[in-house]
Amino acid sequence: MKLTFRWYGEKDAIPLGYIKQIPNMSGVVTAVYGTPVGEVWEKEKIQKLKAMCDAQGLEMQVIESVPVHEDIKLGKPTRDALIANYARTIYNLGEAGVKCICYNFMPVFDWLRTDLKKKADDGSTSLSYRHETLMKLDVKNLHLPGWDESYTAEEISGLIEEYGKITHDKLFDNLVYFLKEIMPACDATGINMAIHPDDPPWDMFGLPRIITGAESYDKMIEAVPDKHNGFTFCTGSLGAERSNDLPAIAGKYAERIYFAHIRQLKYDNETDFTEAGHLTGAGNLDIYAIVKALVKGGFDGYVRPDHGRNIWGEDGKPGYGLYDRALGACYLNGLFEAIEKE
Ligand code: DNO
Repeated sequence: MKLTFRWYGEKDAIPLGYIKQIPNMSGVVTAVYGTPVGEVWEKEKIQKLKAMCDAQGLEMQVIESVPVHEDIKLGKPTRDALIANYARTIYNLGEAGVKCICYNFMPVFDWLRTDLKKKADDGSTSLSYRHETLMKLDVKNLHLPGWDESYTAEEISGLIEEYGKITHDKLFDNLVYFLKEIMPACDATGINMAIHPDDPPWDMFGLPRIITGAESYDKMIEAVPDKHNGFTFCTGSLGAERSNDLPAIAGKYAERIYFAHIRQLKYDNETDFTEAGHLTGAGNLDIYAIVKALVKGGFDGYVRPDHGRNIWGEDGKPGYGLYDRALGACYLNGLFEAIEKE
């Protein structure tokens, strides 16, 4: 495995030099920010980002995310031009040595939480999700600091209306159409596409969500067998759905999992959860069994510690501070080393 760390570009409060000091850190997971969704990422911008990473001895082999335009998800006539732009971005990223692109196919909203600073008894804070609270929120005014994009209230209303006609099957067909069109760019550059599961993995505000568990993985591989069509295995997203057997999914698809986001969850009840750092002992997911299944299944991809808590007085970007993610990285180093040497 290659250990990586998410870095939000120049505006990130965490200096690349600090990331480099985390033991065994191979590189960062980042993105070109500020280019409107649907437009081509210019070579110059990509190269500038890469030069910053190079200067600190960090690789830039994983991008999270190249966002997918809503017209592609909606299957609108404008999609072909937008997909051609996406393919151009893939070529430009390939030239810069990128090997893996993380993306998602969630309509309108990316990940959803209701509390960004839930306090634990030890004084640390973390992200949490309360289904009832979310349902009462103003759907037109949702923003999260870690999202790659967000829309105005007006745009959201329009989009929700348009999605009214889109069933789960239709959304899936649109995903397959998109993937088939970009596979030639992936074959030419060697870039692996790694879809991120829906977070949490169930429908939201009447909007369909389709990457929710093992069945979705089967369907995707069957529809687009090309090896460059693969997954970002996110334990926290898939783990929110209690019926997902994470070690089983990790083991079965290990060779198609190009990127793993690893973090812990503590279930509060059937739908609600609080994020809990990374250790198995801190929550409900068996992180040890998951990593073991990945390693034994032949996983050879990128790993990053996912959302951390805010600890030691840090007031970091929710989920993306330095300290707890660095602790998570060290824990993952130990787990992988022990299991790989077994
Ligand atoms: C949240 C992240 C997601 C992820 C995108 C991938 O912390 O895991 O925002 O980056 O869904 O496209």
